[in-house]
Amino acid sequence: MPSWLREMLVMLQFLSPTTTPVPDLVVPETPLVSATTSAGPVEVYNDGFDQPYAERWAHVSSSNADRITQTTYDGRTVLEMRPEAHLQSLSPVPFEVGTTYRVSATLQMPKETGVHPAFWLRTDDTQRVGEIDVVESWGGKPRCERVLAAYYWRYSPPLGDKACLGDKYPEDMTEWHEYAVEFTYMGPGQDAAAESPVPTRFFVDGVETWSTNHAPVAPEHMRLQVKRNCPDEEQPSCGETSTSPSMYVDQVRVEKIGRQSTGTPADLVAIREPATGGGEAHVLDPASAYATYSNRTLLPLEGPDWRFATGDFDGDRMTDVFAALPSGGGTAQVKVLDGSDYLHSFLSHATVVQRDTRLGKARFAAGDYDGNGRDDLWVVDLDDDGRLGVSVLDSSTGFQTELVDAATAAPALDPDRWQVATGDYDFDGRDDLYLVDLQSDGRTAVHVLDAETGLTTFLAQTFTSAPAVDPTSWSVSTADHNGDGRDDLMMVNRAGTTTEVHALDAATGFSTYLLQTATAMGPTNDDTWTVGG
Ligand SMILES: [Ca+2]
Ligand SMILES: [Ca+2]
Ligand SMILES: [Ca+2]
Ligand SMILES: [Ca+2]
Repeated sequence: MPSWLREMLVMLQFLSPTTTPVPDLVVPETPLVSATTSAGPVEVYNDGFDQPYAERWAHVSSSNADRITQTTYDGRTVLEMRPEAHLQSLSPVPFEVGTTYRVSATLQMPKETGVHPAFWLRTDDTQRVGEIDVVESWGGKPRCERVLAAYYWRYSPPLGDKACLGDKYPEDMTEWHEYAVEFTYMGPGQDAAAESPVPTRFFVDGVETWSTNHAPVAPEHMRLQVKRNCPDEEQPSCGETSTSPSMYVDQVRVEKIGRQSTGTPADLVAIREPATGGGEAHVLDPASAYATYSNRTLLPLEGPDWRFATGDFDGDRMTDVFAALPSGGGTAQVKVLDGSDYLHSFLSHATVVQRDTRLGKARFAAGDYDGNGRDDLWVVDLDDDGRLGVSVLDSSTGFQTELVDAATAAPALDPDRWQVATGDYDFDGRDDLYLVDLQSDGRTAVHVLDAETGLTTFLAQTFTSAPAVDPTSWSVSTADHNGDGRDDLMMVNRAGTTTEVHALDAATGFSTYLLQTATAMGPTNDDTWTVGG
C-alpha cells in the first residue's frame, strides 16, 4: 500500500462519523417518572372542504365527480352532494385499540320525498363487519319514523342493533346540525358480534340520542351518501339521474377523546425445555393470584434451544406463546401458539430475517409497538456495537416487516445484570421497553424507553422499592395488576421453594407493591426455565 494511501486511511478513520459515546444508564439525581399521556380531546382529522375533496375521499359504486360540487354555501365552504353521490374517506379512523374516538359531521340534509341522505362508517373487512349508521334519514315518508341509527356486525344475513329515532332528531334537519358517534375499538381478534365493555354512542348537536353495546374490531372509514330521489314504492330502480335535492357537508372531524384499559390478562407463563427438546408450558391464573394453573401442556415444538416470549398475537385477549429458534445467517424460525386453543395449535409460522441484529444473542419479547391490539415481536440485543439495539417485527404482516429498527437512547447493557420486558407505561396504547437493572446501587432500577418516540427518549428512570436481586434467579415481566391501563413491573423470584411474584405499581413510580405472593409453582431456578417475558 502506498504511504499516501495508508495516511489517508488513518485520516479517514479519525474522520469517520463516530457516534458520541452514550453515557452509562444510571438513575439520574432527580429520578424521572411520567404521568399518563393526556387523553384529549385531540383532533386527528378535520376536513372543512377547503381543499379538493378527491385528495381525501373516493367515490363509491355509481357515484362520480358529476354528483358533487365544492362550493361556498350559507357562508361556509362545503361539499354539495346530489343524489347518488357516495364518498368514502381514504384514511380510516386510526385503528388504536382501546382509544375512544368521536367522529362528527356538520350537515344540512334534504327532506324531499324519497331522498335518503346518510352519514355512516364501515369497515373494509367483510369478515369483521362494524357498520355504524350515525344518521340515515328518509325524506317524505315516515319510513322508520324519519331517522334510523344502527350498528351492524354481520352482513349476510344482516345482524345488528337499530333504532328509529325520528322524534329525537331536530324537526329542521334541513338546517345545520352536528351528527356524531363515539366508539372505542376492540381487539382485532375479538368476535365482531361480541358485546363491548364500552358502548358506541350517538349524538345530535352534542346530545346523546342512542347507544349500543357493540364496537368495531377493524378500522372504520367514513362515508357520506345521498341516495335516490323518488317515491319509496318506486325504489330502488328510480331516481338514478336526479340532480336534486342536495345534502351540504360543512365539516367532518375525528377526535381522540379518551382511552379504556384493554390489557391482556396478567397470565404468568413459565416454560420448561425438557431434555428431549420442545417445551412444556405452565400458565398461572391471575384470577387466583397465581395460586392455580389455567393451563399446563406440552407445546407442539420439536428440538432444543427455542426462546420464548408471551403476548397476544391475534388480539383476542388470550395470551399466546411466541417461540423463536435462531437458525444462523441472520434468520430465525418463529412460531406462535394459540392461547385460545390451550397452546395446542399454531397462529403463525414464519421465518424472520435480521441483518443487523445478532439473533443468537438477542432477547425476544412480545409487545404491541403500534397500538393495533396485536403484540409484535421485539428482538433486543443488549450489547450491539456499544448500544442497545431493538427491532420490532409487525405481527400483522406475520413478522415480515419492521415497525422500528431503533438506535435507542440506551447504551449497551450488561446481559448478566439487566433484564428487559415490554409494557405500556404511559397508557397511550403502545408498549414501551422496560430496562430493568437488578443491581443498581443495592437496589432494582427501571428505565422505560417510550415507544411513541421510537425508543429515543425515556418515560421513567427511577429506583424501585425492590432491593438488588440475583439476576440468575429473578425474572422480570409486566402486567397491569390494578387495571389503571399502566403496565406494572412484575418481578419473579424463581429460587425459593415456590416461585414468587412481586408486582410494583407503575403509577407510583414502582415505589409500592400491588402484590407479593407465592404461586402454585415450585422452584424454576435452573436454565431449562423461561419465566414471564
Ligand atoms: Ca391471542
Ligand atoms: Ca402491534
Ligand atoms: Ca406507551
Ligand atoms: Ca397498573
